[in-house]
Amino acid sequence: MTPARVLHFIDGGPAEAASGASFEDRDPATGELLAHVARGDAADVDRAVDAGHRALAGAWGATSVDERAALLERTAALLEARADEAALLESEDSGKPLALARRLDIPRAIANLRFFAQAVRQAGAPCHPMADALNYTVRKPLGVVALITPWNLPLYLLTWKAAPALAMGNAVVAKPSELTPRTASLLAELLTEAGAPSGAFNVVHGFGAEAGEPLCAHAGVRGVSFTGGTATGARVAQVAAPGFKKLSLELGGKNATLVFADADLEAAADGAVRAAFTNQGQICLCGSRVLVEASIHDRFLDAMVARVARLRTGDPRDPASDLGALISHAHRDKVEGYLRLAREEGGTVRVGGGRPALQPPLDGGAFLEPTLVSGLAPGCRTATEEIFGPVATVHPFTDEAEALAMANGVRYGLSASLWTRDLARAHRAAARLDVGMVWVNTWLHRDLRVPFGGVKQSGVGREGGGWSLEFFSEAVNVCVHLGERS
Ligand code: TXE
Repeated sequence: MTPARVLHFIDGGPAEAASGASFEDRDPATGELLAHVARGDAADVDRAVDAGHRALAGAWGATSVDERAALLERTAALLEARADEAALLESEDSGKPLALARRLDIPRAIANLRFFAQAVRQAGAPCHPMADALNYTVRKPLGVVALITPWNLPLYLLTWKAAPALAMGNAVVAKPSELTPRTASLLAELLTEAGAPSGAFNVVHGFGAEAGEPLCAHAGVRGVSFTGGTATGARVAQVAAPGFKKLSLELGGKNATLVFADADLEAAADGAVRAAFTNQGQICLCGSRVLVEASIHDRFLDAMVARVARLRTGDPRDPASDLGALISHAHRDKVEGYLRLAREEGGTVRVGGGRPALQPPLDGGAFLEPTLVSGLAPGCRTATEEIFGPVATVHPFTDEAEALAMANGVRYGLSASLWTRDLARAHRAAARLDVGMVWVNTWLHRDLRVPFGGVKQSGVGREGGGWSLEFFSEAVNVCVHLGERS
């Protein structure tokens, strides 16, 4: 296959990098060169932000809520018509199973576009009447907003931010991950085909330090929505804060799956395996620490091991593959470093731990078997640092208090999944977990209306439903005096 050329998308059309530079996009499963991608820098960011401001001053700024909602709906329909192509781009860029991209990534991207079209149509605004005056609140777009997205769920997360940002009338400059650039360009193309005015949605490709940072720092950007690693999030906050920009940070996690002895253990074992290994364990919500009541620990661990041993790691294009490649060789090196650390810290690899033997062209791919480690102290590095790969640790606890202390004993606080048949315990524990999201007897069961986000080092702010519409707008109160002297 001849590598594609992926350009920025600025002011309604594809644009070369001002510097003329490009970088390579490769398939981590095969090493195949997929595309030469425009390598953005501050000059490209300037052009994109300027285009956004022109759009706001012109046709885009004059659109109604209904027109913007209809634009998102048309874009959703266009994406649906090209869903297979989008899923393939996502699978090739990231190494994830094509079946997963078809089942999860692309349908969710379509759902995001449709959901926020509906949400904005139905959004009202508060009114606070006084005896002699009427207050009403209007929501105005922030202006030009920066959307910085990661590689694990590229189009899913970009649409999660772009749909509400556009619905509220902002102009967008998106900086997708350099590892998964192609579906962002596809989205720009589809929005334009659906009728988005020039400059409403721009994409600048490139690396974090060269393109992401100038975008976060740009004086013309009024809001930054970032999803990515915690260390990067701290840098984004540092760069954006002096400009008093609105900031939403969705960062890492080290989420616990808590399994009590009274749970439906078959369902819990299925759930714990799904939570640990979906998307090769590269979802911020993945349950990478499985905390199991001591009385059932050994039995439950065996049940998980049996399930994990049945998972197939291999060709992302093969519908029988449960896991594909990790995002890159560098990332696999990091994950394998944690497997070495786990052994040094006294852990036992119960299943997995190696690279699968695959035939060319997959033999050099960034594959790693799904791995369960037991026997580690719950406070050790392997059990408390974000690995973001197909590795989960399993630990026993003696009672609810210890389970909660272990679950809360990390610097992250994104989500938890809790398995029990005891209703009172479910509510009690949910209230005591220091996280932004708790699932009871399920995992990653999503309703797009609910708040999404973390506490502690998992982030700041909430997105989802009305929270997203609120983030991507400024509330302005208008107080109208009713004519009586006050
Ligand atoms: O993400 P980065 P990386 C975690 C996971 C992973 C680690 C690092 O633990 O191992 O983060 O992954 C852009 N200014 N998550 O390095 O760097 C970057 O170009 C502005 C969790 O791939 O955080 C990309 O577009 N932007 C996570 C985006 O930030 C910068 C998903 C995310 O990249 C920048 C991914 C800078 N200085 C990784 N530096 C989740 N929460 O889902 C980088 N970027």
